[in-house]
Amino acid sequence: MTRIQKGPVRGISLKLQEEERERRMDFVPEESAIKIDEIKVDKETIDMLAALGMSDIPGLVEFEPQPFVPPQVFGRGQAGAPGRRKKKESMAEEVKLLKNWSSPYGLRVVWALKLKGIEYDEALEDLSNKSSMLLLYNPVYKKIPVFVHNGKPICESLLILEYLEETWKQTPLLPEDPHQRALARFWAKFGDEKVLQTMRLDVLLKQGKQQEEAIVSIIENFKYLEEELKGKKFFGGETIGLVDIALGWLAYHFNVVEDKLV
Ligand SMILES: N[C@@H](CCC(=O)N[C@@H](CS)C(=O)NCC(=O)O)C(=O)O
Repeated sequence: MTRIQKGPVRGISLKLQEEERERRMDFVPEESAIKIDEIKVDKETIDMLAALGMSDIPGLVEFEPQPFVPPQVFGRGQAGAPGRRKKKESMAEEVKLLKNWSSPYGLRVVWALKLKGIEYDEALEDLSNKSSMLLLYNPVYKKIPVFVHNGKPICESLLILEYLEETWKQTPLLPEDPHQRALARFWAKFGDEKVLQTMRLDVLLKQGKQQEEAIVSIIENFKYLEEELKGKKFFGGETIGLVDIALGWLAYHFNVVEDKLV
């Protein structure tokens, strides 16, 4: 069991791994990380909630967003650039991420925040008992991750990455060339639609013929990715970028399905 706590182990049954995952999800901390007295939202969100008849959510507080001052540009390739921003400086803004411990969608946002050196607060969600904060910020899908910047929520992990890229220019995740940018977005979308979904839903959960078909399909899709990566360190070339971050979850999840693919 000790080795499993670090991640999936090849050859250990999925049932054991599943039990360990459930054990972790059942863990109840003494003080909930999402127990907060106030949920700060901007006026636009207050108006939207009122229109939906949801303005009586407890703890709702209007938050006056501070004018956004773009941070100093620093990071890879910037000669003489200052180092990582100090916590105090960046925490003047509200930067919060709602996630859980395992979600590949949440992890990609964490990696982008770290690469860009953005300090943030984290609220860990229990997806079997979603917080009012999650329901408030993502009333449509009710899913994590949700990124909150000065009271404004942004949902959908790939869109959050785009938002981070547009708002914090340091350590660019997308190439400058428009065609290359479009290609990067294509592969990130392909990863979600043709790899992540097939792997989690079809290869793992389906059985018999349907599972066999999913395995054929995922191997085919891995080949596209391999071809795209051929001769390169990262999908975008020499530096890590959006596609690597969008597909980084593969390193964690691949072990779980590996036995089925060989
Ligand atoms: N397309 C979404 C997918 C997010 C998603 O599926 N999140 C899962 C956790 S991995 C979730 O919150 N599930 C809760 C539910 O479906 O009720 C994204 O990219 O952010």
